[in-house]
Amino acid sequence: MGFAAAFLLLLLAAPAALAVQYTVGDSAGWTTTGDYEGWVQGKTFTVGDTLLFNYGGSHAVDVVSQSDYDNCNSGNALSTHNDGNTVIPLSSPGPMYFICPTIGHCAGGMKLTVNVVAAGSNSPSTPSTPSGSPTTPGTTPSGGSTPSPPSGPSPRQSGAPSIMNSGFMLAFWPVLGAVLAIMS
Ligand SMILES: [Cu+2]
Repeated sequence: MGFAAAFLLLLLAAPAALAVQYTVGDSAGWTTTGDYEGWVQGKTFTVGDTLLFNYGGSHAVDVVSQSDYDNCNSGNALSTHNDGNTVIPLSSPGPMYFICPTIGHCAGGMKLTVNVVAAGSNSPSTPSTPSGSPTTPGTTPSGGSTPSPPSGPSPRQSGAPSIMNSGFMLAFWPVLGAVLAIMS
């Protein structure tokens, strides 16, 4: 029982290792005093990861082009966020540019650029999860009913994280069924 529970927890925690959420500026958040050039050092941002911006009401997050990043111009923002707790998915490879549109903040250094790499590419260093406590599953599997495995081969070798996740889920249910069979 203990082994099975630990095994299930391991399985449930595994997808979290595939995608990383980076808190911009770590505990200090998105502020006028952050060093965001320094913050990106040593981090590898991969397609499927997310950025979390935490900030107060005097700030916002604009996703901008490179030239608007260089010029601190928020007039053509690709998207604007001001909810104070913004999650930006890194959905495609290449550079992404963020500035705070409040007057003077970007010029004062409140700007961030990250280079997003494709999920399948070989990166020299593997990023460690910043503050990673695995989420506890909210529901326990109901005893008795064994889910039937879905048909079709699982695309194990694909590079896209979403497909990797679905491949993982395809593999997950038969394993769960086997564990439930052992426990019963
Ligand atoms: Cu600001």
